[in-house]
Amino acid sequence: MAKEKKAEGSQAKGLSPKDYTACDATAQMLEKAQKDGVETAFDRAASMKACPIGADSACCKHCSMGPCRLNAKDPYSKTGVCGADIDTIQARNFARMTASGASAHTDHGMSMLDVFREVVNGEISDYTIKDPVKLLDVAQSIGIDTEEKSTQDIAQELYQELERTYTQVEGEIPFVSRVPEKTMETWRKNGIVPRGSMREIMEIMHRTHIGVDQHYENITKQINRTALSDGWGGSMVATEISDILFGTPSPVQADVNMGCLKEDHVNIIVHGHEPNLFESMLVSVNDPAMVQAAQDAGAKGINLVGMCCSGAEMLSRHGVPHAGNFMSTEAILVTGAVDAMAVDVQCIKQGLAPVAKCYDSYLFTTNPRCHIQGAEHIEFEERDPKECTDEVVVKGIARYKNRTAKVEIPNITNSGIHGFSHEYIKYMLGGSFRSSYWPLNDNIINGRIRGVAGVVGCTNPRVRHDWVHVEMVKELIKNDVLVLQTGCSQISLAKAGLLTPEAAYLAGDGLREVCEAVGCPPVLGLGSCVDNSRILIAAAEMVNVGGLGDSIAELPVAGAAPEWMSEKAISIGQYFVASGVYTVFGVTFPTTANTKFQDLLFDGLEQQGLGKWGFAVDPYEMAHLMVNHIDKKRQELGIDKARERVLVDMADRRAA
Ligand code: SF4
Ligand code: MSK
Repeated sequence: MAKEKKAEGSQAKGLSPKDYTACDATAQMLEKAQKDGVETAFDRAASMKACPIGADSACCKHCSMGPCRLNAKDPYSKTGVCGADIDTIQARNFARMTASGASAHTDHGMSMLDVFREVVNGEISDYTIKDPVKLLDVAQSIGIDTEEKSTQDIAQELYQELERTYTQVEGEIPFVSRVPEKTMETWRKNGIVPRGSMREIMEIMHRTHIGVDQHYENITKQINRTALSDGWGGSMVATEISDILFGTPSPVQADVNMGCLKEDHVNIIVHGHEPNLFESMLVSVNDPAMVQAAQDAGAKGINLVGMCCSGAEMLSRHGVPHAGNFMSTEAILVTGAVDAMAVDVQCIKQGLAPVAKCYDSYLFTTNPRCHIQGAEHIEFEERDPKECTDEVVVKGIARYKNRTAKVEIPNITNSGIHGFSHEYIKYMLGGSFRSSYWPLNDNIINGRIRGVAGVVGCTNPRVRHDWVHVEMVKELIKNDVLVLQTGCSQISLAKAGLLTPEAAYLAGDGLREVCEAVGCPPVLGLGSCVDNSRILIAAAEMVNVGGLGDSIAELPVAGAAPEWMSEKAISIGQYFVASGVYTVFGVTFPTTANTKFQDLLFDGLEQQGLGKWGFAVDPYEMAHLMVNHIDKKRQELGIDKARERVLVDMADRRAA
């Protein structure tokens, strides 16, 4: 992107922590870290300028005739040694980011499916099918005949079907049965319906090898197909199977922020993504023998707290307190109160290990895919999960007993409502007898709600941590846009107090009326980053109930990841775009301005009937790009003249 559009990074030398994080607890800990001489990612981001050539995606290292770098200011002035031009180079780089992000989600989904298979086969007994109703719903949604079949038989059949999400070499993945017909037609016309994610990821890696696909438009087709195999494939399987095994979330009041730590308890943190480690940890910390051991060590008990996306899963399902998002994971160790942090996969900074060492906290890796130098590894075995989690707790208790680090816990907690699955939103809007998305569509049609935004994604030290999320979401709800959230973004907003029904006072008149009538917050938290699939399902439901067009691309909706940093975020953004959603990213965008590839992403895909990308650094500009897009869609649907406002009462709800 053009230089003037790059975020500068807010943490130039000489600024205080409050200048580079809007999270007071994180700022307090960063001040302490400075005094203690401990370095964090915020310090490294301040001292390491992002590579401008890489940021523009104007370099290639796909073979040893290079690495080759082009001139982003004059992008067509040069090619790489092989002759690859700027569009090929950018498209290949973008493709590999998408492949990596999609791999992370699909491998996570595959792990959940592995657990499910072994539960169904009786090889794993520590987990069970906790939500047989969801099992039935999911099976029926992909056309499995469930009449007069046992739960066991349905589960077996569901496993066989969902395995195709990964291994199928020809045909369409199972969950595309949930995609609105018109959206499917567009995908078929464009040749982007995913077959199986393993095939799509393999093909994208092949096509981006030197001397294979050298037309940016053709590469972009495979980018779309791979991203869709994540959103409607790997991620959706991860969400649905996790719900079946561990329960579908429904609203629960819970606390977030670092004040969830307790000085007089053994504090155990779980950080990462896959819910099975955390589920087992929940059992371990509640084991009476463990509680007794903690008390014998002088503690009042064991305090289990989540972080990042594992934390978001457990916050949603069980109301387990959540201490902070991605950019707070080093800072929390600075409290000195963390007795053990157990991690599994994704978004786990290597920098955690030296910080943990400074405060004598244990950092345990548990997944064979993720070892970290300086961390102790205790392998998590699905068939005996408690062996690992018990050991983490035992070591945490020992650390509590011998705590030497000075403890300082920020006295900040924020209460909010979490756990809005797409099923619950349906029930919340329509009640148990008329559970439907129709009341949402109706309120969009009558103009009380202007549209819906999915605001998701990471936090990033190159912008002021949490601030971009919070300001953007406030601007959206002020403009009557209902916001759905997942991942680290959800935690940013929870810390700002926006996941409470009372936050409706910050919303525009129309959205406030609806929130007050339903009793819900204007910002609904749907879970972890794989749970973005819940937003896709909600969008498909909005199309299916009618009144807002026949495809996702026609809906007055938009998406954003204002502080994104991971390749997973690129895959997520691309599957939203390919599904038909205008998606705005902040921080930086990995393309070169004034190139055909960037034009394709920011404009051409929309002309193919898909969505498109947008970019801005400023949160208010981002919000208004989204609001303008929503207004454009409202106009195209002929609903831009809002109906006369009437207060929603019970009679309206019954009539809906
Ligand atoms: Fe350079 Fe082409 Fe090799 Fe890339 S593939 S490093 S552009 S020669
Ligand atoms: S954890 S991908 S920082 S949302 Fe899912 Fe957060 Fe982004 Fe990782």
